[in-house]
Amino acid sequence: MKKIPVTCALILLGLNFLLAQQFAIPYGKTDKKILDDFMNQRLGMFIHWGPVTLRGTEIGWSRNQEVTQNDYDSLYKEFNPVLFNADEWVKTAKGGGMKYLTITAKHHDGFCLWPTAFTDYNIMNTPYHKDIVGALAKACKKYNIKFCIYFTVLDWYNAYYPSHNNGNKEPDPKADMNQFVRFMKNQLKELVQSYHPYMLWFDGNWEKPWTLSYAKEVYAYLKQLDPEVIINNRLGKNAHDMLNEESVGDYATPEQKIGKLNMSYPWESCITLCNQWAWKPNDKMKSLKQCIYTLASTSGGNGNLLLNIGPMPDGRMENRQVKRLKEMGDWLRKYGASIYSTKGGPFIPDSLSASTRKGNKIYIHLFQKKENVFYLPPIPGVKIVKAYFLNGNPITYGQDRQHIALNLPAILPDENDAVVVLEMDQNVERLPVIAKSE
Ligand code: H79
Repeated sequence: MKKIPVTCALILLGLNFLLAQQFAIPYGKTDKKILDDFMNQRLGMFIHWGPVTLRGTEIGWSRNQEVTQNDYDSLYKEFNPVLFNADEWVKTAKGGGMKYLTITAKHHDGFCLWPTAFTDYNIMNTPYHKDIVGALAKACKKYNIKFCIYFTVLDWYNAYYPSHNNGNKEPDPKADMNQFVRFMKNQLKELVQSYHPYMLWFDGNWEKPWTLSYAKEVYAYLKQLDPEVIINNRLGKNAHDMLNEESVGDYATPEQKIGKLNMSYPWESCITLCNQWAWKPNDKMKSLKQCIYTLASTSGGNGNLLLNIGPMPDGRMENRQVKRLKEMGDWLRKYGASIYSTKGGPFIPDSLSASTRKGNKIYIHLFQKKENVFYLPPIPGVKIVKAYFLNGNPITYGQDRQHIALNLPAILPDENDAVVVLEMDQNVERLPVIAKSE
């Protein structure tokens, strides 16, 4: 038999390794360790902001709808958020238990919150005249919060983009997607090289002019600029909640809903604290219970929560919203062990409870008490050795082949989410998921 030269064998081995790596994560190229670290953070702050807040209507979508296109596109001339204080926003995020922050550097309306060299439609041409994205990047670094950037792939303002407002059916004959993608890549290079975002949150991938081929081109371009940058799945043409071989991106992004339990790929639900993404006066705000339920249920499904705040046109976040986040932070300071760095499951979450797990502990999040005994299905081959409320009293329990039974006190120790710790006789992080309705 002929001998293969050693160098040849090494090259083949290397190729095999590369191929194996690619197939291990077909949809993205970001290191698993980086994504695991991202998923350990569990809670981030989304911020939707721009000149449109002067009208109090929805960012992007109200252009050429509630606000005429002309009016919308002139708002930047009045945008002067003199009370904006990046440190305050980041401290609010931190106090709310948030570990990362994502700012809309550019939404569908095309306005840029940083001093881009590639369009005049940016913050330097407002009376405010200061770099918002830069100030937030700096403050995040100061307070040890991961800094992330939202950037949509569509741009109703840019002449190269084929559609100039929501509802434009006929592509503009003067449009040129290749030129547009060049412009987009230039802007992304600016953002990546100036602010070193931890993650890029794309949007707008459903638009017709945006193709899978552009998606792959931009993904590869970004990875070459920074191999570590995390990228959501809204470059590819697949559904937001999905991550599969056809996706381009690292994690799935269910919007305005809690994602389903999924142990096989990373995901993050983006959900607004009020109804609108951008600030609206007297917008309806979620209760503390709803917020905690949403967080515990996403964690229980093995996902992250990116909770959105819309700051006001003067640069402040609303007091009532800041207060709500502080309340969430207070809850997390008590119960954070049951959220951060946990895995979802093993029980499938529902309206009454969710479960998370770490090492040999299962955390049962009880959102309400229906009966005196709370039943769970048994976990084959695994036994409870101790049960107690997190930072609280022990609880009595029973376990047999049919079920686990937890005897609840007259009043649960936390009206929003009382967390029961079940210490098990072995590590439970890799147990298969168990449906509760048995
Ligand atoms: O940035 C936020 C949204 O503006 C953006 N994604 C999140 C993160 C988004 N773009 N498109 N969509 C969400 C889905 C489109 C929803 C719409 Fe509507 C239904 C657009 C018009 C009708 C929601 C309701 C927005 C305006 C009215």
